[in-house]
Amino acid sequence: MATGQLFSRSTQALFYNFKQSPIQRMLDFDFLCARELPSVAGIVNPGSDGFQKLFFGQEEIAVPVYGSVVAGCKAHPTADVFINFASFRSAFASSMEALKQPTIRVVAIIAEGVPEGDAKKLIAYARANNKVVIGPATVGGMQAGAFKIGDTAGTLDNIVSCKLYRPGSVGFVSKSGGMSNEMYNVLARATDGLYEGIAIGGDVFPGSTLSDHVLRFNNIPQIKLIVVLGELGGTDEYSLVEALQQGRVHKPVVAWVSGTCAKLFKSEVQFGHAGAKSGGDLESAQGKNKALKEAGAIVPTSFESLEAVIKDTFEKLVASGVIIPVVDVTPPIVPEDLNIAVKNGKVRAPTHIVSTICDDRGEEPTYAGVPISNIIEKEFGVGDVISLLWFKKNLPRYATKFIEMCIILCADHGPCVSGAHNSIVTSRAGKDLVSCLVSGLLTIGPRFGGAIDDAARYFKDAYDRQLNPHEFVETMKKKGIRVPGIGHRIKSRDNRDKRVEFLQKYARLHFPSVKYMEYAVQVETYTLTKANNLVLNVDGAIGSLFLDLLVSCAMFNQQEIDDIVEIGYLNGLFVLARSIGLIGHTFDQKRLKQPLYRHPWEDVLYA
Ligand code: Q5B
Repeated sequence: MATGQLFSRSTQALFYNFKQSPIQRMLDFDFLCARELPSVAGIVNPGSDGFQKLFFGQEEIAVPVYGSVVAGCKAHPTADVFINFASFRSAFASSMEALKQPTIRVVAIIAEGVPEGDAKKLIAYARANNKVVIGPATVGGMQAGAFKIGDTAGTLDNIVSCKLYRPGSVGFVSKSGGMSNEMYNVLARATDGLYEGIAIGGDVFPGSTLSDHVLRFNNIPQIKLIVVLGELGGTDEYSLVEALQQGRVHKPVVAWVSGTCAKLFKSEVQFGHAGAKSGGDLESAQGKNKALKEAGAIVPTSFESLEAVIKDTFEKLVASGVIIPVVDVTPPIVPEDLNIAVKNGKVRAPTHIVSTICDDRGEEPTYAGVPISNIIEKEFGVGDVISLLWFKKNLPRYATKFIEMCIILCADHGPCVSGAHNSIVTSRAGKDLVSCLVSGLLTIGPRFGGAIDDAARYFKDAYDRQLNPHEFVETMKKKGIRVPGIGHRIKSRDNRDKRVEFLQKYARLHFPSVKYMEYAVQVETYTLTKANNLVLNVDGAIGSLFLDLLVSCAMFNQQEIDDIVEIGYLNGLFVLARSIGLIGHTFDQKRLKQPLYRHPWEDVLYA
């Protein structure tokens, strides 16, 4: 692999699996480095396509999403890095597919637990085809001021404090991603900072080795000092020893192999990484540190003294003129995410929605403050739930039973009424349930089912103004307004609407007062003198009786009653009730496999 640079300020990657946080971190890093082009060219998310909104500085950008590796590569032929955030189960297949794409040069595999056999196949393919694999089990790597893989280097604060927004003079390679974060801090303190850092991952078979990267660093002119952090277990460090012995590395190498404490344990110990276990002397940290030192690496006596040794080596390189320390720059401030800032109490933001009827933030939702467990335990009915969610009151049982009666009695009135007819026609046109329901509901209005609110408004106004029925009806007639709640297509003086009778009977028995309903009956008596079908209909009965309920239960003040009538709550009862029937008609047509409805010609007057 030992050619030079893996990344540059124009490197772009395809990111496999949509993981918002690491992608956003890459884009934030780009902004910090004043990159012109976002480093994420596209996202490959099997099974989906479109785009994802992400921030590039303060602006939102649409990052394209592709359903396959091939589609992503085809759309972005210059994106040569593939960042694979697949799980260990699918990392092999997706990584191999990426390696096989001619446009992909570097594949970083983040997943831990990729089977060793699979890792070996990936390594063999990559080596044979002159490609670079970083990982598996890695956080990735970065080139300071240029390109960063996923979560490498941690938070923005860490990136800024480690000055990773601009290149320094140090090439760093380690096994551990966590320790590389730590070392970026060390390098920021002890040197002019990182040029490129790679975490090769802690598996027994890493896609690229410590020496692979050291030899590459050796060819990058901007890197003047190489720092290596190995760990106990495995023999990877010995290929570096060999390279040093063969004189293939011309730049100073400061190296430390961690895990010297393993000797303190009596038996073999497995540390965090799959490859990090104390084996024989050869694989011990002590053995590797000794070999590296003998091969010419600068090896401190302990991890604690590593920083001082790096500092000393760096200063000598500066003194000898090999390194001219980079001049610092002030990075731009990356805007903080609003939700994080709010969470940390740094900003306050006005809410955009006010809601007072249902709170779903706790263990269980509450309806107007009543937990749903109470509603179940106390065997509340639908009327009680309506009373809580619509009226924000725990109305007495006689009132909620009345609401339930309205729902039951208005649930359906046969296939010939406007709403059911529309639902039936829609269902027969092959439409889905919601479309059928909505097409039926849309017929509810001043003539059909939706006269309850107007009935309440007009009866209340006439009664409160003490108009006698004659005055009321004739005034309406003069204005050309039909009395809402009066009249029916099939019901009449001789064919009374049972629904109206049931509601009246119930209310006369249970309501403290039924003055508005009795007024409506007087209006009916008058309209019946004009025509047989001008009966008090179901809308008129509900409208007038609900006025009685609101007034006589003494749980609403005058303003609340006026608001309910003015806003128009009561048509909601018909809408809710008739939804039951409309859904039933929709299912009925589908169950009966009824064909497309076409109205007969003979039933149309072609005028
Ligand atoms: N006239 C309901 O009319 C209907 C008059 C009136 C004064 C009136 C009509 C009306 C008010 C709206 C209303 C709810 C359109 C009805 C419902 C649910 C349902 C449905 C179901 C279910 C019926 C003949 C003559 C004319 C009119 C006069 C009629 N209504 N005068 N006040 N309210 N009512 N809607 O039969 O002199 O000859 O010109 O608009 O409350 O929707 O089952 O079907 O559960 O699904 O078509 O129950 O009453 O009468 O239009 O031929 O009028 O009576 O001015 O007088 P019709 P029209 P004139 S419940």
